[in-house]
Amino acid sequence: MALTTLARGSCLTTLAILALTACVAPGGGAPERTTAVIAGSPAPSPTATPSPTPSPSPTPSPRIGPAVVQDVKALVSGLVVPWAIDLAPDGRLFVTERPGRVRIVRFDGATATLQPEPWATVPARVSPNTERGLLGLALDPQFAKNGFVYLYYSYRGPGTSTLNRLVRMRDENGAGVDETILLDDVAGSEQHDGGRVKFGPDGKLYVTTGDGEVQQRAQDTSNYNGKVLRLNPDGTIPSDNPFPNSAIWSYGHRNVQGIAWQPDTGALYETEHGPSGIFPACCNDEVNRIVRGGNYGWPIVAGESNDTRFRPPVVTSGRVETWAPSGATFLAHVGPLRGSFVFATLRGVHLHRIVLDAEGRVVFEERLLENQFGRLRDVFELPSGQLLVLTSNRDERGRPATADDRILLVTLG
Ligand SMILES: [Ca+2]
Repeated sequence: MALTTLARGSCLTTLAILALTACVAPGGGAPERTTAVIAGSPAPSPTATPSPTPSPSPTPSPRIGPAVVQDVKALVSGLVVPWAIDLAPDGRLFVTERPGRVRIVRFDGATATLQPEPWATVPARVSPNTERGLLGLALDPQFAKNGFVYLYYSYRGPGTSTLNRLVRMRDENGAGVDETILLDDVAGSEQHDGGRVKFGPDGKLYVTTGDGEVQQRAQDTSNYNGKVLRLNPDGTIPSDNPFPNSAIWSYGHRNVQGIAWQPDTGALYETEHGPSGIFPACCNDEVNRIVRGGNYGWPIVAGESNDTRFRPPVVTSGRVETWAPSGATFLAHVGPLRGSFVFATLRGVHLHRIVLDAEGRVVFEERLLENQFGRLRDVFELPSGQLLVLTSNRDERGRPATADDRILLVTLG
């Protein structure tokens, strides 16, 4: 797998791992799993104890038990509904704010400074107590060369309609220029606008959508609502997608706001908002393992079902409780938590961690940071293994603290 095709977070982490591996390679040893490596820090000493058998990649060793929250600090305060975050190779953090701003945080690994002027603004359609606006953001794996940044946002369409689009901008002298539309006219609404954008390990650009409050669209493969989409970085359709001339990668989704790839297998997982009806038609937020061309059931089934036409979820919130899951990541940093799937929850006001076995079954589940920082929108793993967690308390559904919204720097052990 080419390094240049990896998602940003995985890429940096992998580079760090490779740096360590290269460092100990003369001795033929595998990297010590307990060694923390921060990109840009001096190379670790080559005195790591060699193991008898060279290992081409770290063995996944997720702890089947609780993670320890060692430290949480507010890295940035005063944001307005930050939705997505990514790290540039030069240390800049790019953060979307739902009202339509892309903000820059200069981050040296310990302290952070929020730049007052936005990197870019887009004409996002926002209104109180809705979910639309500027949502996803991803940096190109070749950002250092091409400066490309991908954004997904809702805007005002004809009449009273809302539409969503994917655009690409380019970093020039520290600002975004040359907005280019890559995908347009995805039906939107006040709710269920999906919006996560990430590069996969295959170098393709993945975009998640919601049903736009018209449930039947999710089963209809002639539109892009209620789908996981897969595009070439230039917006064209990959020739190996499951439906000819279609960006659809999977369908039957209600509202997908989180995607991530398992660092060892490359398997794609997503988080999905379930319905908010009355028992038993309630809740059922889902985590799904996404396969090419898979149908995940919405709106015919939600949560667990015996209907073999649809792919079953990996885990759900059940019929009583709502997580409202959003941004997700797999922990890829070498250590006992590697391979854990972690996602931010809004209504659930916690960070959810699950551990999967080799067959993809959940063998451990826990809540971190519960009721401490309010609604959580996204989680991003830094090369150090620390997490950046975005709060979403100024979205008219939370109770913001004075410092909200915040970017938290979370250290797990
Ligand atoms: Ca489902």
